[in-house]
Amino acid sequence: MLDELCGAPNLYIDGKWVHAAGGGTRDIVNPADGTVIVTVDEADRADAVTAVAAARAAFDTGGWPRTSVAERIAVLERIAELLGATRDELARIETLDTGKTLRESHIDIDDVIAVFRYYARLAATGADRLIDTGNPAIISRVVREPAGVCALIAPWNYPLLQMSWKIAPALAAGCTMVAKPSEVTPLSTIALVRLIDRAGVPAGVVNLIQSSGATVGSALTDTPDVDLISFTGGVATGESIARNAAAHITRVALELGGKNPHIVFPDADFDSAVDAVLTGAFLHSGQVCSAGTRLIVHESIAESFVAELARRAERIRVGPGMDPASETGPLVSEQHRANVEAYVALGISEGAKLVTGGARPSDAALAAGSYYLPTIFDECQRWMRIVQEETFGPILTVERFTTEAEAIALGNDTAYGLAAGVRTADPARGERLVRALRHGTVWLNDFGYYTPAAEWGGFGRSGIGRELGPSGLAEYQETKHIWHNTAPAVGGWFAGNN
Ligand code: TXE
Repeated sequence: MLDELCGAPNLYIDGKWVHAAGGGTRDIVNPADGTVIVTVDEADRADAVTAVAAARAAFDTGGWPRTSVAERIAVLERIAELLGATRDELARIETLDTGKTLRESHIDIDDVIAVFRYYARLAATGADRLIDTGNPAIISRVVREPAGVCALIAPWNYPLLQMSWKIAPALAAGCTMVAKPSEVTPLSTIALVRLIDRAGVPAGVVNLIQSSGATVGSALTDTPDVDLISFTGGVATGESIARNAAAHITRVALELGGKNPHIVFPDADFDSAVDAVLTGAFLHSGQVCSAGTRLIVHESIAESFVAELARRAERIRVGPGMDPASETGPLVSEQHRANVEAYVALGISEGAKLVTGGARPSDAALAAGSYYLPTIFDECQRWMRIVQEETFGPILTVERFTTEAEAIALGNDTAYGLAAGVRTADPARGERLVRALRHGTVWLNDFGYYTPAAEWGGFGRSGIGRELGPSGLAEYQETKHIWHNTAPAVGGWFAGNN
């Protein structure tokens, strides 16, 4: 599959694989060792405009928005089957491109398959409603119709998974689309679109361009030809997309990350709590929108808890994702590692106490990759930027609390609101906490898990709207009320004019 990408055109517009009109290319770099994996086409604005026009034509005059639900379900099932048949190769591509371990990539691909299957099943259930108006002559129906042309913009941390959370429901709803993966990690999305092509999705329904957001962003987001923008990425980009969308009253769905608290009460099981905090903070080197990077721990157990966390963090095996011995891989790029290093320097200057990490690994074998050690800061204060801002790296901050009210206040003391975790053996306290925390997902005595059947998204600056679950399909639908009078008669409102 990777061989297929080498030298082949890899923009997909109106059912054809084409090179970028301007001849642009981009080297895709393996963050594990800095080598070039493959060189892909780099679209420019003209390619994006052509792709949007193809999606517009396919929506306005093509068959897909009007296909039967059964046909759409069959296509989604076919895509899931093709994904299953290429699972190992897709996982390899994802690991080469992002740096994550092969084990993580396999989980991602299984989740991608699950999301296509979930939306195939959900499409079959239908959400249309008949309304009883009290008048037997009136048939009042509320029906769902495809939202239109969608711009789907995805980030680099879960490239295929996050793109699939968009493409699968958009296809199920009958939309047409232009998909733009992150320019840092486009390979698995190119591979997916090859499968979509083989699954028989009609020309123009799914279009693919890859390029930097700065080059093609306005063509996708500042145009009346796009009806819906679904974006996952950073807050600053989300703000600029929302501004562009406002100019055309385009619908937007935004998932903008988080700074997610993990609250540990003294009655929680110690070992499983340490394990969950460790995994929540350092899985995928912290490059997870729902990473639990803000530990809020009861003062009575804080010393021993942080000591055990540090001991375990130092034993995490950082290395190439392709090496089965590695437990976490590099950061996605040199540039991103520089951002993370700047945050570590900031934490130190703000007065946080560096407990462990705060450096690149000393192993010479890792020198060419963008690796960074799991890092823990203790004695953090809520006002610190290291506590408030998303670092998107392997950095855990520790704050202490005394009362339950204080724990809730700290847990809600964030501009974000994507996810939070609570650990306690007291069910009543657990219930009070999960209801009081203003986050889109709250885990009680667990962390990081999700299911395609449950909504995902955030409060506050974590975004607008929800992906996954029935709401994740509704994002791609318009609601229409059809009022049908089966016995029309003179109404008589303006009776004097007869
Ligand atoms: O994201 P960008 P970046 C956070 C994380 C990270 C920060 C910046 O904190 O450090 O964001 O990461 C496209 N119009 N998250 O700079 O730029 C871009 O090409 C249209 C959280 O990599 O937001 C890519 O496809 N599109 C997050 C996508 O937006 C534009 C996951 C995301 O890139 C654009 C990743 C524009 N003007 C980073 N500019 C999460 N929510 O999980 C860029 N893009």
